[in-house]
Amino acid sequence: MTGNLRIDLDRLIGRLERLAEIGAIEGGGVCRLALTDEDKAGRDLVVGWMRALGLTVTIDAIGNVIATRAGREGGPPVMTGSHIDTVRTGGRYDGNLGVLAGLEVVECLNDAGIETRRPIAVAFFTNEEGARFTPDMMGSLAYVGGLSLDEALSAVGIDGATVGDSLGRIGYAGTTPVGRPDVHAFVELHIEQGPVLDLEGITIGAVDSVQGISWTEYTISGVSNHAGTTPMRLRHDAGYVAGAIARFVRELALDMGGNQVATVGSIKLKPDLIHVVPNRAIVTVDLRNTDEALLQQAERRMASFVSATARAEGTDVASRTLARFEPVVFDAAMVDRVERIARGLGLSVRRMTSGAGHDAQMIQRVAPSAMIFVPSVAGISHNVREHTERADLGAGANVLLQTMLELAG
Ligand code: HGY
Ligand code: MN
Ligand code: MN
Repeated sequence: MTGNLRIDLDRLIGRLERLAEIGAIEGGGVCRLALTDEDKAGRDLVVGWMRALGLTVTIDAIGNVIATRAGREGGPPVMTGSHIDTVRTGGRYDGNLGVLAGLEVVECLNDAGIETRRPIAVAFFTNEEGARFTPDMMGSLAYVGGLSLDEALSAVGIDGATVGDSLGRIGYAGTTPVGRPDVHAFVELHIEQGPVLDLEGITIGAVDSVQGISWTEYTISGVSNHAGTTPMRLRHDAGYVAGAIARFVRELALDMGGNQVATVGSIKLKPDLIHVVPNRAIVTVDLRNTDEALLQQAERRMASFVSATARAEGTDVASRTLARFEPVVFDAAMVDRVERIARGLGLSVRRMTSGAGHDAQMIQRVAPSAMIFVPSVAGISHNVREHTERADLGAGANVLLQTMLELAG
């Protein structure tokens, strides 16, 4: 009987559209940076929906929200969820789809009067994006005990605020301790954010792994000077070193080939004036690879290039690791389950790795986890043009529904 249960796609899309109104930006995207007023408004809306669905809502000390539906038996819940914080130029599906599809699963079970054996939980984790505060996946990392509460609360954002102050300011500093995960199994529905499924015309990704992530911030200190009067040989130009780093990461990724990717996403120059040689540059580098040894090789080559270039320019450099996660492999039986259920629903499916980081990679540390991907049109994400077709949203949510039903018994 439950095998024929299907989600209500209009209801799911209605919630996605309603949530996307919060922090809406030009072009149909969303900006809800973690722990801002927009994030609070999004949290309040989703918590309201959780309570209206009869879920018991707990908020932990880092602001993770976990809403639980009782089962016939107690014990750890079958959990789904993701995040509702976004990057500054976010789309409406990244993270939000996983949380709202979880609520749709609950509403389906409520409508059908189904009581599962195990409890079911729907979660959203604090600061998955890492756009304002680093590291990314901060909330789920703290949830599984991979980051102490103190470390998380003391993280300083790109705007100078701390996580602790911001969490208190928006009223989401909960009482439930972090580091005591309570999960039977975890499944996260998420858009692929890359081009693979869309290019291959495949509806479902059964995600078996997540690539490694390395985020580094370099602070280069030189000498500010007059752009017109200073001979080139006397310059100590932090801006030049920053530009050299941006070029090097592209050359490094192309030279390494394979799955290596490298990005300079932010360069801040001081004093940031047309006619002053910059004396300060803050540069971020995002390196990723599916292979840990190759990722370490990329890090070593990056570090030696930066120190040699800074030295040659007579500048100083300091580096800070903002995030560092090794590649993660999801539980094989869970991945099999996602693949089997997708096929059982008559959907095309393929196994694949995730290029982006996700909360599921943290929960895999404590419970068997897996992810369900749906296509991103043209592979666009972290961009207001992020889009997933209606039928694919429904397909992913139905795979989630059936996977949760099977796990919850
Ligand atoms: O960085 C990531 O992959 C994710 O969007 N936080
Ligand atoms: Mn995401
Ligand atoms: Mn993202």
